[in-house]
Amino acid sequence: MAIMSRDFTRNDLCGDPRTAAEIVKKQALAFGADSVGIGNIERWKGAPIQMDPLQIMPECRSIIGMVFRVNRGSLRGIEEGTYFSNYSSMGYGGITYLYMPMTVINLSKFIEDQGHEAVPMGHQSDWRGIDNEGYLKKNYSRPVAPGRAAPDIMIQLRIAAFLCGLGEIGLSKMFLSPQFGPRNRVGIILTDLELEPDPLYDGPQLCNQCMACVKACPGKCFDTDKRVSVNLGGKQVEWIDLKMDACSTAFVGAQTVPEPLPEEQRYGRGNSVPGDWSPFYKKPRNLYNTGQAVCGARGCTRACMISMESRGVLQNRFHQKFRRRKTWNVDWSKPPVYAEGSVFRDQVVEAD
Ligand code: B12
Ligand code: SF4
Ligand code: SF4
Repeated sequence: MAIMSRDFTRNDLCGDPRTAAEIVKKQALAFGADSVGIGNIERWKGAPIQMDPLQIMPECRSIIGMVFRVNRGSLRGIEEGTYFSNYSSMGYGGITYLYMPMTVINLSKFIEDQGHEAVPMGHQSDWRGIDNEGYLKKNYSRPVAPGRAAPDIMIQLRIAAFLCGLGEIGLSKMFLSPQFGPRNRVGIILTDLELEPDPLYDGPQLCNQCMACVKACPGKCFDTDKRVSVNLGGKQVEWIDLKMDACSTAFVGAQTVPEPLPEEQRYGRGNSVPGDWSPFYKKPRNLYNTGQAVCGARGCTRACMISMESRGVLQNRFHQKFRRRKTWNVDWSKPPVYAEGSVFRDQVVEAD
């Protein structure tokens, strides 16, 4: 039997940009994206140099944005306070470092089979040349030639999702999709293929400025006195200024304390102890390269999802409401009370 390989003779993407866009979007869904939209490169005009797709691919013409849902079930264990790892693994690292790359790579291969270059991009944040606030990292990397960005570029994926017409950016700065609200991750492809762009999102209003995200944030990370306003693709988009450092600390379950702590008493990040939103004595280790997100399924994401579900604006509807019991808080000032039947090894009394 002759060797078999993929079909490199098709050229249905070379026709008109509208048909090509339709074919690409159908393939994206078939490969596992939950929704897909296209933005033309002109919409990235004004992007900071370290976040400019043209710095990666100067001939880029289109960006394909894809939304990947975080299952509502991945938030369940944190809602009940008993199972935290599922959000970090299946709802976070597993999506960004495993599931999403597979879809993005498969779609890129489909485009490259027909001779158009495609850059598959998921999270890939660890190599970025800027910090959380957009400043260059000192002594990290240098431009390879004048006029080029310092490696690595980091495209803002929430902004990309917005510019591909997939939804809104909420006051919480989270990207909100009409299917899942804040419950999603984003992957993109840069390509030199011309595809008909989708209009920016113009559906039912998703963020109603309810402020549930702000109230639910355990780290008080939203500076409600400050708004960030950016012109994206001709639309003025506004969100509340997020204190990045506070969020990076709080979202792993840590609470910073003023008095210096010896190393062994620290929760993990800086001078911190577990907050009342973490049941762990020490910050749990990452899963799938990320995902120490203890508050991730609890704070702004959960509050926003509940708000949107109660308003009936999300397409992904459930038969039962998410919140079924009272919310919990860990009281670290008191000794723990373990459930009946839970036994530590040193409590076992050997029978004679
Ligand atoms: C670093 C990072 C963080 C940092 C800092 C966040 C930040 N700076 O916004 C911290 C730890 C705080 C964080 C927290 C969270 N994150 Co985060 N994070 C990222 C990451 C890796 C990079 C973001 C980044 O580059 N920031 C750098 C700063 C400088 O960007 P910026 O301030 O937003 O950009 C400004 C300018 O650069 C300019 N700009 C940027 N691009 C462009 C383009 C144009 C055309 C123009 C005009 C301007 C412009 O606009 C801004 C104006 O001030 C992205 C992945 C990615 N590649 O996008 C995920 C990502 C944004 N995070 C995500 C998630 C889910 C979270 C958390 C929910 C995590 C959790 N708890 O589970 C929280 C949410 C907190 C919140 N309310 O926003 C998702 C968002 C999904 C969604 N639905 O929105 C992403 C997209 C990861 C993914 N692959 O899906 N995150
Ligand atoms: S919780 Fe309310 S204010 Fe915050 S992003 Fe969601 S809808 Fe907007
Ligand atoms: S991810 Fe957690 S700590 Fe960060 S802004 Fe949202 S609720 Fe606050």
